[in-house]
Amino acid sequence: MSDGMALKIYRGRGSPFAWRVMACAEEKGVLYQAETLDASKKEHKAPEYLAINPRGQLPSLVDGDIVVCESLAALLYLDEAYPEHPLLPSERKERALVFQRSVEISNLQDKALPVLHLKRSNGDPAGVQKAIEALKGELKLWEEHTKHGFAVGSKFTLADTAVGPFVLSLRRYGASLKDYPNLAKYDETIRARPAFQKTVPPQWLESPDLDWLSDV
Ligand SMILES: N[C@@H](CCC(=O)N[C@@H](CS)C(=O)NCC(=O)O)C(=O)O
Repeated sequence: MSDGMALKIYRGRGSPFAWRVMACAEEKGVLYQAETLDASKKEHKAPEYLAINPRGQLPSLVDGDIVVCESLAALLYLDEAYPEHPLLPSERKERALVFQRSVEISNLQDKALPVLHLKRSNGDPAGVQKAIEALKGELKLWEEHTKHGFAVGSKFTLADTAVGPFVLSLRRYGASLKDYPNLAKYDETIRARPAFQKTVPPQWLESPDLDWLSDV
């Protein structure tokens, strides 16, 4: 954990949660220093890091003497502390939806994780199928949410920094998205943004994509 630039973002090597925060800083043009911790070496459970984030989770944002744990809190902090290039819309109704979508995306992970766990452990086929159906139901909701191009409407907002990494994770885990054209287009739009390209989790670049979500 080196010194240097005031703003530091601690990330894991494969973490979509940390990707949110780094992509947000990049989108806003905020300079930061990335500190990459290797979870396989338990670097996120080392005393120096636990002093920053007592849960030993990644990411954490450290801005001088301000520490922000929790990725969504870090996104809101960045947009408020660095008001140039705001990512929250000024209109209240739209802002409300940005807050909603940013939180709502946790449902996608909640529905995807059981499929991944069951596939990884060769779970019973009926259980796998039930988990896949639940994930498909969730994807249908996001297919509707992204119909105007972004997570909220037709412009990039803070919600896309929260949602994007989790939608991009679907293809990483083998989902074709062929039955979800809006979501597939959304994936391509977000994937093409320099802020996201520049901050892809290093593990994704080093290892091949997986096929656990190939049935969705
Ligand atoms: N709610 C947290 C979740 C962060 C999280 O689960 N990070 C994972 C890495 S993807 C982690 O640090 N896991 C290690 C652990 O929980 O011990 C956030 O949004 O920042």
